[in-house]
Amino acid sequence: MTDLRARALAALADQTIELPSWAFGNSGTRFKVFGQPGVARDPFEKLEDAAQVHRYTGVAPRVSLHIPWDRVDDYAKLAAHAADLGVQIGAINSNLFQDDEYRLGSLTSADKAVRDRAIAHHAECVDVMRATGSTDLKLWLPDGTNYAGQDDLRARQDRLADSLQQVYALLDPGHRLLIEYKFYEPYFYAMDIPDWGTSLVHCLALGEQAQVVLDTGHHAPGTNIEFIVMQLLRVGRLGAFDFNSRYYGDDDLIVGSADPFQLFRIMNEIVEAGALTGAGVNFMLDQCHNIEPKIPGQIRSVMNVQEATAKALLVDRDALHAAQTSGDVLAAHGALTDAFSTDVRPLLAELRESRGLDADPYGAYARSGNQERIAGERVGGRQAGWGA
Ligand code: LRH
Ligand code: MN
Repeated sequence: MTDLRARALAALADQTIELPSWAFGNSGTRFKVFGQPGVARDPFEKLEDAAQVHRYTGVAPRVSLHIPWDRVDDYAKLAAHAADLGVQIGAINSNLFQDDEYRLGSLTSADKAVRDRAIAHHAECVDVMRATGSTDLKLWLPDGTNYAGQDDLRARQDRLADSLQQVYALLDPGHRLLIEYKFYEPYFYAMDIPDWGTSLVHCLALGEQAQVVLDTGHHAPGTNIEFIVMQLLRVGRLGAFDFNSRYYGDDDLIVGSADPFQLFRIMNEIVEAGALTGAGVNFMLDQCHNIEPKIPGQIRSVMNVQEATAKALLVDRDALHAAQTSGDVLAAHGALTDAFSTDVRPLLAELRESRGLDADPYGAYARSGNQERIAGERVGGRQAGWGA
């Protein structure tokens, strides 16, 4: 076995990918939210589904929660349920996009009472972190405007900075505030945190515990996302990814399904910077399985991230660096495309078998009968979704 292959296997063994609880509930578009047989009906069942993904892939030991979608009376009981299932509670996501009061803004609102309400929501999220052992507070700011002149763009930034200071002050020493940007939707003229630069500006103003979240579906078409990854790593402010893929908008499709070469280029920057583990980057999925079964969809997603990572780990970096230094354009590009063209499925099968897992998690889950079992058992009640 080549040294590169051995080092890749070792790095892949340490990789972890965090799953979004909301991927196990129903989701859709403004046109339709489809139900499916056996969909989870509460956060406890969402954890059971996530544990299935970890059971077959071995690399998905954490589940992000979304508040209030995952609000329960007893979070310690929920965390204990997770532990019984062999998983942990990961990032806690706040929700500022479903309240009437936030129509003209939440943390940016001109109305102090509305800003205070949004800040108080984060105090609840921090309490959930304390009760579940979570250390990441994830804040996607949905605020924005639809028409030029609708509001003072700078005044909104000043109000936002003040509100974020108050949210930041809620954190315990070991906590992080992860600030997610998005270039459009639900507002269409200006989002108040539209890009990585704006998120970074606010993170730098707040302090070391504030980091940027890069959602791969939140950029204008044609954006070189791996450049942003490189720069955020360079300044030590890449806190997390929300992995998914898209063809046009924020489609939240299975990561790597639309553009596997882009995912590879992103993981190549991660590996080049030595940031796969130990650099504080939380690799999370943020997806919606609108028409496909949820658990298999998450298993396929985790496998896609593993494949992109394995290919990035197989880049001959000595040859790459030598070609880059000597200006051998095609040799340098070739070092990446050779790795990308490598079939890494045998390597990943070897990794899984070395850990007592089936070489093919997707097939193993399909043969497990779990999908049929939950479809039979989960009758009655209300399937989970974006309506809590
Ligand atoms: C916003 C977003 C954010 C989550 C939501 C489910 O588009 O990416 O990360 O809160 O999806
Ligand atoms: Mn996201």
